[in-house]
Amino acid sequence: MKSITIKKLIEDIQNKNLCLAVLGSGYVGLPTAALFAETGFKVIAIDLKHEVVKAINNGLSPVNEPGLSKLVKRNVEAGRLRATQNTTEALSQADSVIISVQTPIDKKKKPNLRFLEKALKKIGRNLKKGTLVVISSTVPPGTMLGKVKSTLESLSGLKAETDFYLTYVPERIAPGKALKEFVESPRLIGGIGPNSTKLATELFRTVCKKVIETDASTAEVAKLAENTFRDVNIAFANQLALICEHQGVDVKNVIELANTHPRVNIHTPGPGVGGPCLTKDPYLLTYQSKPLNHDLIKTARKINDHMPEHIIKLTMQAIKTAGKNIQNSKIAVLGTAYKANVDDSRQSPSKTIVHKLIKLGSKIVTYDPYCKESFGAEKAKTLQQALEKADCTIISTDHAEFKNLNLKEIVTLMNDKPAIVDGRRIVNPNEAEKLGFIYYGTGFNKRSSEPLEKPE
Ligand code: SAJ
Repeated sequence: MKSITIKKLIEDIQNKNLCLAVLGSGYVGLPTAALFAETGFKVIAIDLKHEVVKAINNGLSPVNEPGLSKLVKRNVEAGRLRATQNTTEALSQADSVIISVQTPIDKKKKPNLRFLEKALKKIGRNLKKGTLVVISSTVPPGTMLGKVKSTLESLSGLKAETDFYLTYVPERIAPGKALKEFVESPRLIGGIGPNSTKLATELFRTVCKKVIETDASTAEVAKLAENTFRDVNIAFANQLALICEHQGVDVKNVIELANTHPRVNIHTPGPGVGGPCLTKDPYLLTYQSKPLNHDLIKTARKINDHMPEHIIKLTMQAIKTAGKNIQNSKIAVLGTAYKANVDDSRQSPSKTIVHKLIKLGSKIVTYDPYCKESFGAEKAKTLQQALEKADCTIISTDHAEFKNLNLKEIVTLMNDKPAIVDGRRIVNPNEAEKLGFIYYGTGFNKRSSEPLEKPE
């Protein structure tokens, strides 16, 4: 009986004769729903928010992701994709459910799994035999075999791996490249047992070019390891930048030289690490692990969290060098998005920079060609408007539009003794200084005449 069910489910997957419910239609859930619909499945996207559901059903993407609107429109029009707020109704139709809800951390940096728990309760109460439940939300180690399995089993009265199937398939997509990466990045498939792994492998193989089978617990740690690895490496680059400033050398040159070594590949320093993943996943990875006297991962987080403060410090130095006062100085913050070429401002380093400078009494104007957020500061419609009569320009995001700033024009727009604080190191310091700018940048300090500061 068991094997017949699996065989039938595999056939249904291969024939695209399966209804999928995707619970959570945000940055990850909606690309998931749209791509499975595109491949031929009937997909129901579930979201609590009325405006999200309404937008999807009108063929629009509430998430600004290249190519996603077109994909949503095409699949809604073809009748393969629809959205609902009614989870119970959607689950009654679904043969497989993919959970893609957020798993943030709370103020104490502990995982807040309430969205996941709510989803699990709904699914548990409505679970049918033979359903494949996939968790795509990032979770702390042990969640699949613990909370997820026990909630679903106790509420449904069914047994995982025999009556229903349960697999962890962590997402690996970065905003801005979500559709491409969903298809092209190898996908980890970690079932709680071989049946669950096999079924999810068959399902994800229909969209993803490469799938890699493992078990649920290994996949949980591997997912967190990826983002933590990146966070720790960025922290190294950021600490190196601070060392270079102290030593009066340029971190850009240092990295370029060090990276000529065949086994060295240093990341890029900047104004800090933002986004919903790298700022949280290291805490999920270390949650409930044995406390250590020397914790590399938590120290890396602290270094990255410190970088916006460092940008403020450079700004204060730049304003002082210009003989001005931070209070009442007009400062243009270029970029509120957390990274280049996206409209996403979640956990953006710019937020701390803007808030602290407002507290110091500066007049802040933000400009971002992609992102609506201004963190309570005035928002300029154009770059020119932001820079007009500014005393200092902080480059906080490395958007393409900021990579070729016309410094000759900018020097005429800004106030006397204009300063640039280049958080992303995308301006040529020599050119800026030749044109009369006071230039400060992450990891840049060629003022050997200035006294070396105490390490931070
Ligand atoms: N950043 C640096 N220096 C660097 C690289 C990045 O300062 O050398 C900054 C960015 O500006 C940004 C932050 O780090 O503020 C995070 O950006 P990101 O591009 O590293 O990553 P995310 O958060 O957009 O997406 C990450 C990705 N994970 C990895 O690259 C290992 C993505 O593949 C995951 O799917 C995503 O997290 C997720 O959802 O977990």
